[in-house]
Amino acid sequence: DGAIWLASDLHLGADMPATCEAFLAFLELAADNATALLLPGDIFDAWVGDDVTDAPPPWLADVLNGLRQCSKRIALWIGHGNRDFLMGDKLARSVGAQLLPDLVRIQAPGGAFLLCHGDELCTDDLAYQDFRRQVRGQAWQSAFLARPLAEREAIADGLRRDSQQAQQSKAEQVMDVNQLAVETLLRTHGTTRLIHGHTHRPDRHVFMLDDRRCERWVLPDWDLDSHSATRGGWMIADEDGLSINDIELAD
Ligand code: LP5
Ligand code: MN
Repeated sequence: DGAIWLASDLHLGADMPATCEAFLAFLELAADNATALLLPGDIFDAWVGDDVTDAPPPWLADVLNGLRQCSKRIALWIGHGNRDFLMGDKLARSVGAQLLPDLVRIQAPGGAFLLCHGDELCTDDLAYQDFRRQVRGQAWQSAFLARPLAEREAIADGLRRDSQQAQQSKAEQVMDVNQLAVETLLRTHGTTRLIHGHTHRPDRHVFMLDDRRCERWVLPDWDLDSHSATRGGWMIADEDGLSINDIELAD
């Protein structure tokens, strides 16, 4: 089998041109080198409904085309993050992708791993989990999607601002995954490896659980538009195991 490539937390949007461009180059690189590309969430800074693909703004048209070209060559999977959980079948079909379940077990050449966005594991962030329960509910989503596009975009902007504000008063540790939640997940699924994104703290954590060596890998977030520090990267799962690749080393 060939390599599986993974990336999350691109947070693509109109005001992220350099990140969009880097992502488009990455899609070509993935198609050249992998047999499957998995994107487990927060591909977009905000996704307010699949009808945006009816008349996409230029930046989005470019991204959708890049995804289409990629999916013609390798298997493409997109998953829900906390900002783009409204991505649906229409979008997936339009770019030739499949929707990833919120939690999935992937059989890679180097062994199995669990994959999720990661927000569900942040169980200490009670305010977020409360928010999540609401916006993931069917009733709330139908009501939201029934609103005009411009109104939805304004609500999303407001929520993004609220979120940034809320995070200022949260401890760093509260916004990380809860170790007990991680261990429960691994036990429940009888797996020793987990890959997730969301926390923007790319790393490999090794720990013992029931006498078994476990690994939790965190995908990097992308930002090539910030003036201070640019960052981004992806993971590779192949016969050698798992690894994280920094975008800076890419060309
Ligand atoms: O996104 P990020 O990484 O900065 O922060 C997340 C959590 N925040 C969120 C909110 C999103 O950023 C908002 C994006 C919305 C785009 C979707 C548009 C379509 C749906 C619209 C849905 C209404 O996920 C943040 C975490 C952080 O990760 C770390 O894990 O801390 O959580 C919060 O900031 C949530 C606040 O603590 C609580 C917000 C209360 C808002 C109350 C409204 C509830 C009812 C909504 C119904 C209108
Ligand atoms: Mn996220």
